[in-house]
Amino acid sequence: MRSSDELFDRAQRVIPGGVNSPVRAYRAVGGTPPFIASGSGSTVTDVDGNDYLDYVQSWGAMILGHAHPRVVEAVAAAAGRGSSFGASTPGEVELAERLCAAVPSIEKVRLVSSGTEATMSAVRLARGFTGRAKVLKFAGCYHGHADGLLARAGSGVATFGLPASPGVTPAQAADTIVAAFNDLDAVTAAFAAAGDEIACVIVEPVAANMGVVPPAVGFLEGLRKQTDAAGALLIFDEVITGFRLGLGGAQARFGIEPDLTCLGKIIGGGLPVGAFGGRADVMSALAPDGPVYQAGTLSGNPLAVAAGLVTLDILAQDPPYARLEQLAASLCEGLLAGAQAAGVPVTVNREGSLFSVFFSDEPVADYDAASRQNTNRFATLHRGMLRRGVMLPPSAFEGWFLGVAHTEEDVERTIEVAGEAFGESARAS
Ligand code: KE4
Repeated sequence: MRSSDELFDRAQRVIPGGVNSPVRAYRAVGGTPPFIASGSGSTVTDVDGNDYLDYVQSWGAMILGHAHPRVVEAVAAAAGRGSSFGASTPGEVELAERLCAAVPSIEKVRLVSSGTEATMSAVRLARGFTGRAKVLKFAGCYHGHADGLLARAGSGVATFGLPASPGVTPAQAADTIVAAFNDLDAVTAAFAAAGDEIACVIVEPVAANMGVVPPAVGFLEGLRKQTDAAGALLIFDEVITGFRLGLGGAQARFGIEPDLTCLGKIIGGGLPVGAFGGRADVMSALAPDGPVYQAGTLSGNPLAVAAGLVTLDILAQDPPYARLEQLAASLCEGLLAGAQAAGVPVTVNREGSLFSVFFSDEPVADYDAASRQNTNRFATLHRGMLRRGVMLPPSAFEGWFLGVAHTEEDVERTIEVAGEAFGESARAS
């Protein structure tokens, strides 16, 4: 029996589903999830000694690749000075200064320990600052697991949210309005119906939790106009796109400034860091300056900040974005060609180096279209590539992540392996 099998058996006896985050259980793709013993650069190695070329990259956090020597050194040095004090430290000031300097809309920022904390806090701040209750989000956009953001669309154009999970009460979901991503008419309808009650619109400026879906031309501009006109705040959830699409994230790429920005993943270099920041007048409503409460024992944790600082410094010293985008473009081209050669209709969406493959013969511009993809074929592709040493995100509704450690040879091997695996997908239902 493989050690991953044994570990997964043990894990399921003491951890729900055997995992500390559901997608890791491989329920969408089948098989036992490999338990990872180590990672280096673009590769991870499981406890049975199998190497995989890794396109999960801790869901985008590891843009520098696994175990980057300078990150390892910085974390080890920080650990030697003590791991947490419950008091302010120099590093968190430096990281906040880096974020304010890099992200166009951020004048002030608060560090937290996850993306969920960042978005949950940003929404509470928007409600506290505006004195309004409603939040507009988009179907298929994921902002972490705070109650009010786990709301799914009802039937209709822009609908009051319904609980997307047991444990979220109808009351908690009722203040969330859900519209289709890229549907500005739905946004206009929502503001016409409840504009003076809407505290904020929260959006992934490039959606990457329904698979990757870029914003339609004019969509982000439309959100900016509608929120300005209604006195609502615009929140960009850049937990994935922040420092992924460039040093200034999606907001710099598209030239749209939100009122608040949420960050995570890359800014922690693989350790737990999230952040939310934006207009100084809005941020000044946060305790202890203002009345909106938010707090965290490990916020600004010295080890996590050390990893984040080194990561951002390396990205700023030699921005890898043009190369990453080129690598992604080559990979997407090869994947498309491989699918076509296997006679399998796919749609490949890409923005910068962020991309994903839908088993679909139609364009995918929102969650309804993403939901029509053939997830069985994706599962077959995933298993076929894993067997051949390439690890994709274990869900058809995620982005694929490249890092600076991925080489042209890695991409060529991935295209070759995918060609074989697409053949297997062609035979799936
Ligand atoms: P965390 O609380 O998981 O750090 O961040 C929540 C979050 C917020 N906003 C966006 C745009 C996100 O993508 C996420 C989390 N991303 C998923 C992967 N798509 C995390 C993976 C998981 O849940 O295990």
